[in-house]
Amino acid sequence: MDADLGWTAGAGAASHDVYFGTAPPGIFRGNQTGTGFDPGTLEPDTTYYWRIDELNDNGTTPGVVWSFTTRHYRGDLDRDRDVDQADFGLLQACLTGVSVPSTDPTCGRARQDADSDVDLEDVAAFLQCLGASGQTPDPACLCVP
Ligand SMILES: [Ca+2]
Ligand SMILES: [Ca+2]
Repeated sequence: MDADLGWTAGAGAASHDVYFGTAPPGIFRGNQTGTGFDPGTLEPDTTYYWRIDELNDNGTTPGVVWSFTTRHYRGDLDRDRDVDQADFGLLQACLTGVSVPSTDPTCGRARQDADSDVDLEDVAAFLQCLGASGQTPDPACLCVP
């Protein structure tokens, strides 16, 4: 996954300290005059934090911490970045049947399609992404968090 960060410079800012990482506020990545930052390749299913501090002759004005979460693999119920038999077991434990809404908060990722039940349609969608343990799923299995 690739993404670039951008921001609008604060009034009077001469340069920017960039913080970016997987824990707030992020790791210091350097001082720059530009208002864009390329963090490189991002991991799936990961929350990233970033903060921009504005610098000028009067000192440093810390920014607020922003965050975003990258897409996860549809069917990765245990959040270990594969879709394997362990995930299938969790999916089966979440089955509700046709048109029966899934209300278990731990079953959010078992709902593979747009409706709220966990039925054989969800199993069919899951099986499209099922692979071996530790195997990176097909990028087509990435979905919006
Ligand atoms: Ca998994
Ligand atoms: Ca469903």
